[in-house]
Amino acid sequence: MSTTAEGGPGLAQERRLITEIPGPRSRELFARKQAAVPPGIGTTLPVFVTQAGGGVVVDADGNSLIDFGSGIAVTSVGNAAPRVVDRVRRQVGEFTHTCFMVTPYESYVDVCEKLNALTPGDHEKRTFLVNSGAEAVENAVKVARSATGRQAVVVFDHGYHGRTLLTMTLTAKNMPYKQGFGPFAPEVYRVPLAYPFRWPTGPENCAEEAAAQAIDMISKQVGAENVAAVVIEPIAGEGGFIVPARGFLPRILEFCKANGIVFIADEVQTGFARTGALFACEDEGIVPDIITTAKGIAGGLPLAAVTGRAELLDAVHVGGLGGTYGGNPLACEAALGVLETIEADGLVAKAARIGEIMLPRLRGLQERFAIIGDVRGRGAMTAIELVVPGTKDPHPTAAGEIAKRCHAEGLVVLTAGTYGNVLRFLPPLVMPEHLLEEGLTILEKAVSEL
Ligand code: PLZ
Repeated sequence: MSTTAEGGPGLAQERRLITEIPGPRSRELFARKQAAVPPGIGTTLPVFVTQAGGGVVVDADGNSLIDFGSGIAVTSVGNAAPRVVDRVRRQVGEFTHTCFMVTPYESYVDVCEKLNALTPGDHEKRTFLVNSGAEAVENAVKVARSATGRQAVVVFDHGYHGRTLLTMTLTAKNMPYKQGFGPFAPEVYRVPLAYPFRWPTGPENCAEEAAAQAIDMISKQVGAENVAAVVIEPIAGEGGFIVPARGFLPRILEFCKANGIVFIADEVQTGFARTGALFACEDEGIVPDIITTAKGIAGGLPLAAVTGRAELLDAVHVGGLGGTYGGNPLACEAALGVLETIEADGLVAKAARIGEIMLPRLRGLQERFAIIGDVRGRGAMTAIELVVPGTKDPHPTAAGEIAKRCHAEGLVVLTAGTYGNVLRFLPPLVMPEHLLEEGLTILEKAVSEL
């Protein structure tokens, strides 16, 4: 493929290092960033991007990097995907904003109808649109409280749900998300997650014991009748791509059903084909009462959604939900372009295929290097957890060092995990296989050199 002036999928699908990473132009821009932007806004890899598409990100020095991050699971259809670009271009010349609550427009309704049809469960549903994942989760809790007349919210160890006051309270990890930002929102309770690799009595007992502990804590410490909602990621994202032991999610869902608790699946990171299913809940046949989505929904334009049982969402009084920009017309067009692309390009199957390529190579690496304690994930959402060899002690410096070496070689990788010792891989689902293989080779080299 030839390089175009516009980025997008026309970009040469190759890794190309012209300068050291970051190069002189990026370093210059980074110095300006440090003077103008507070350090609270961190930087994983200080290359400044000028174009991106397919499986690559091109920087201001002309380097072309392989992208194993997708802007944190956002550009699943690729950057500047043609159907997204065409729709947004058309829309930006028609009108850019009216506020859906003032004078509505069709594309918002199109997106909601599609989400009602595509999310798990064939019950009657409603959807409304907001701007970010955190805003979606926060609104899902508002809906659950309003519909149940209850206040308590139950979340899990290693959970991540956002950075607003309520959602950072729902988030498990203190540093960097919560440190110094208290006091936190009341009526939030945290229970164990079925984390197979770290379950004290071993992975085979994990689902049953974790569910029993969680349910016991909810019943004894909170009282099930006080719980409005349980909020859970079907795969814990920022917490380290923890796939709950099989059976855990169904057991929690069953408990919610028996006690009139709204089960909210936070699919902000796992949604829209990422895990080799349109939604990660599908893997164990989980039908959530409410599902929150964002990130992969709109190819990078800010959009998020709350989708759920009609009787729950309809319980909120007229005018009780909304926001100025929620479901902005450009973002809605982008979402429609994303859904068309997922279907037309078979991206659910492509995500599954990415997992079939990556997981065996990562497991092969684990066999060779005791520093890799666990390999896990589904589809195009995979990770390795680094430990001090011969133990399960988290090894965050190794994760940081491997990430640094990958970055220097032109591979964008991200870290994650409660202990900061997880390397996670989130390639765009449209990534050509030769780049996927090349990225894995860079990773293998970085691990072996450590
Ligand atoms: N729920 C499951 O993964 C966002 C966080 C990046 P927003 N994860 C990336 C960072 O460090 O801020 C996320 C998520 C899950 C909610 C959110 C929040 O989504 O769009 O970032 O608000």
